[in-house]
Amino acid sequence: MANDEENCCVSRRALLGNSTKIATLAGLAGTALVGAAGIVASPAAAAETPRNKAEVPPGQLDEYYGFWSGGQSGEVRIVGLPSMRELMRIPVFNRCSATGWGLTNESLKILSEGLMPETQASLASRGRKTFDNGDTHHPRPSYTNGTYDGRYVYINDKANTRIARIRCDIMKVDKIIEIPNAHAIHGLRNQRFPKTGYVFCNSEMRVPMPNHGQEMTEPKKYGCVFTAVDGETMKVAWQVRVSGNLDNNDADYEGKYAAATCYNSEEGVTVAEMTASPEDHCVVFNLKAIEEAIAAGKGTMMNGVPVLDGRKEAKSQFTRYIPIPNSPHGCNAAPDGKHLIINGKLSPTVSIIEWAKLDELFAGKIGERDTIVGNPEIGLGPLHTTFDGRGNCYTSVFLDSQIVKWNLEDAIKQHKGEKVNPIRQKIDVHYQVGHTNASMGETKEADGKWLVALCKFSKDRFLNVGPLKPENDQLIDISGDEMKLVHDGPAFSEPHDCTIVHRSKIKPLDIYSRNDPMFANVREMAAKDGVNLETDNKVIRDGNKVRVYMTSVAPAFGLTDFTVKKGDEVTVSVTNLDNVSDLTHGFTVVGHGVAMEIGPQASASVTFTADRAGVHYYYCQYFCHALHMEMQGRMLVEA
Ligand code: CUK
Ligand code: CUA
Repeated sequence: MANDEENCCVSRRALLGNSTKIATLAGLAGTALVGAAGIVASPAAAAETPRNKAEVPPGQLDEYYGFWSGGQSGEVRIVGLPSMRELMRIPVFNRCSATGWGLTNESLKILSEGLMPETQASLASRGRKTFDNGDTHHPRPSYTNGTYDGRYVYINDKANTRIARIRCDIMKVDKIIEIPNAHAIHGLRNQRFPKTGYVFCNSEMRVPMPNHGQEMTEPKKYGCVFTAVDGETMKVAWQVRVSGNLDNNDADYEGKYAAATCYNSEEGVTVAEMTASPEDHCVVFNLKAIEEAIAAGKGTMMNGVPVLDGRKEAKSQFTRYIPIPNSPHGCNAAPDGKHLIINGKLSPTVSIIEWAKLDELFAGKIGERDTIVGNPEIGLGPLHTTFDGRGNCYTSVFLDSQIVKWNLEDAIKQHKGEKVNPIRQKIDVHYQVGHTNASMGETKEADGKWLVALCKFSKDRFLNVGPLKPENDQLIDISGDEMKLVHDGPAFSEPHDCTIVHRSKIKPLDIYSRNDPMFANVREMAAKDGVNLETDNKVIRDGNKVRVYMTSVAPAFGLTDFTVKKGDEVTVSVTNLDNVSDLTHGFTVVGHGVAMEIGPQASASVTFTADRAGVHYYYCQYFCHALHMEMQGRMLVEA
């Protein structure tokens, strides 16, 4: 695993090691000669012996990919486990200086084309194509047959009511859509069986439907929808209107049901109103009944989406409302495939729902409360629960600042009246934990090795960095009978949730395919201009539009300069011809706010107005070669 040398590509170690020498001997044509000079394979670094189970010394790799939400940073991060090192950041809803996300033509297309027409118009009136903020909460990898299949990770944006899809082969976003008729997407969860399938999205806030200025002062008339997006096409398949609001959600292991928590069944708009009732609910969705109604054309079209009425008073076959004590939060399907855990938040308990009982509930044979088979008291402020695959549950309790380990079967026995204590252990965390997640814990392959506690407050745990403090992500070893805290570290705003995926499930590429759809727009543009991206370095003028095509091979761009006129709209496309792992180039134009990443074998493009006469250098901002500093050229802008 440690040796990533491939026959097809030169490793960066070999390249950097040889190129200085070769460049000195042969001038600047360094890389062209590396192949001819022979590739020196890097010796595998000698593996050190780890000092503890969580240490991953040089020469070894982490066992798990952790997909971390970046919260209000709008991004997703990849964290290695058990080292807890941040391995990469994936820009999603944010504007990224390093990669040009939110600036390049490729990313702007993804960020803008899935927005609703009224949103596009609103942005255009402000001279914008997209938002550049987001609020990510729930990174959800795609499933096949109840376990991760390594295709995609989906993520919500609460701030601007969007969801995004990350391709796991290149770890970049390829689709973003805005969810119509909803307001702030919070809970997000994928269909597990037979596959993803649906991505279920919860609208958290209730708003007038449609929301165009009518009935604004009558909150009781506001609406809330549960949305199923087709995870393949990234189109909304259907929506169900519900009573109350929607917080978190989950799906079963059979493809029959989805469920969501509701903390505002009161349908209020102030804290006092929202917490007035001693009970809220978990709403369960009957997928078969919904699909049949949609197929029969029973949905009402709203903004191009068929919407079914699943409100309480509609008494439909689409939903049932299971009463849960005041303001539940987390919604977590156990890997046994049989149980769903609803976390109390304002109640010290969790409620255990048995999926199989939903068949009887929808058949009218039992009542809502009869679906609850356990109600153990966990601690103050239970928020989220995860699982070890050995029958134990781990619930984060916010107010007590603890992870509580408890046994599912014992909790069910206790509910039946047996004298058993389901609580196994409580461990302190530092402080006020939100989400908690165990390795593979959201799959039928939950392996019970590691658990992460995402603490909302670090308080005095780290050096004081000013009034804004980091969060604190703690790693707990759950492989034995006792939980053991082994590591913690700061995290920037604000990882709500993470998902921990065994590395065997994910197979990222080292080098782009030249056919990658990510830069199909550049290929189309070049085809129209009769340009061969792999060989041509050309400037094409089309009125006051100028298209500049250049290649890049370390350490040089294919064009040492190009000339445009002041006021031209300039599109620069760069194609990175290096076929070498880790050999990314960049393209930055000084004084123009232009910078982008070009991965090995990728093309990327950016459009800007050259409105400043003079000499403006462009340079490569990714360190790529011993002569990386010299990788530059001049844009001459004529007055
Ligand atoms: S939520 Cu933040 S602690 Cu958005 Cu999943 Cu529970
Ligand atoms: Cu190319 Cu630095």
